[in-house]
Amino acid sequence: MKIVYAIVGSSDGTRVTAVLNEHGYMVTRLATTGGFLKKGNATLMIETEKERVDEAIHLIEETCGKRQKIMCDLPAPHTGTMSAGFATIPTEVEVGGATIFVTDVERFEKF
Ligand code: 2BA
Repeated sequence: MKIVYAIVGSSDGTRVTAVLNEHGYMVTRLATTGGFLKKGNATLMIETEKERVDEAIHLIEETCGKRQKIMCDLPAPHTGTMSAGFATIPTEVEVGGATIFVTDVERFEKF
């Protein structure tokens, strides 16, 4: 038996939990905070048999992998001549990604 820990962005946490549940995985989702950026993220604890670890990682990658997104609400640099200091210029940004640890479970009990 294994535990897969997956640290994903907060906004991906709900979606990937649903996808994993649909595929029969038991998931515990923890609201966590990155130590470096101090931003909220989500840590999923996924219990699974060794044979299904790769499938779980594949589902996480499919759902949360790094991808490009067009953001329309980013502040544009102030030009100095225009009074509006906030413009909506569509900008492509990279979002998503996951950090994954796989560990052995020494003992499992459920009461
Ligand atoms: P990522 O490497 O994609 O990591 C995203 C989040 O995943 C991290 O948030 C942390 O919560 C977790 N994480 C990643 N690697 C881990 C590990 N080996 N052990 C435990 N948790 C881990 P943050 O700590 O807030 O980091 C956010 C991003 O800042 C990182 O993205 C990385 O690009 C950068 N970063 C983190 N620590 C850094 C450092 N010491 N120096 C430079 N850049 C750093």
